[in-house]
Amino acid sequence: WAQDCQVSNIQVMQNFDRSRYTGRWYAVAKKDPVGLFLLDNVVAQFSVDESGKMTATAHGRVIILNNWEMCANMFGTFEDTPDPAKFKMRYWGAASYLQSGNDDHWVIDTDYDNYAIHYSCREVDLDGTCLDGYSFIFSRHPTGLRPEDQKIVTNKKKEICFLGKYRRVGHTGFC
Ligand code: ODT
Repeated sequence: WAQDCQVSNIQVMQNFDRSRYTGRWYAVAKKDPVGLFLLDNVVAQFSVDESGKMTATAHGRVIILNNWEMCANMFGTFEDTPDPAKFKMRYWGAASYLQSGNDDHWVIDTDYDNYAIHYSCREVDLDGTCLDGYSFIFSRHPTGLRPEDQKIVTNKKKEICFLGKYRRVGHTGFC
């Protein structure tokens, strides 16, 4: 059953092609984790290096130390796993006071040209559901998702048990 909310049963993108995934993606919606970090104006840029490894940079507006607003420049390297759509993402900031860590990074679905759905569960509960996770909905278009992609995305939000937990991510030119 696709909606039993078991993290281990979540379906990811079949035959994920990292080279088609490269380039710029604009975050249009986000389900926050506990202790959220990136607020809005979030743009990610994926690359594949000479050895075939996926890397990325991202920026976004953050508030650090409770009231200092800035644009965070972030870097990530992706470790492959047996599933081509599931990665381990090691990430850090251009400045030491920005977040760093090592998160799961799953590509749930993408058509490469318009939309992508990312998922990361940081903490799996005892019952196998996700206790603390986050997810980005990405678009190739700064203006947002095309109407024809919206129902696909809504269905996937449901499948990953995050439906109703997203907020819109604005692009105001802050970063
Ligand atoms: O914003 C949060 O609340 C948690 C997310 C922090 C991770 C940000 C690290 C970005 C490192 C550079 C990689 C870019 C790829 C981004 C794609 C999806 C979201 C992590």
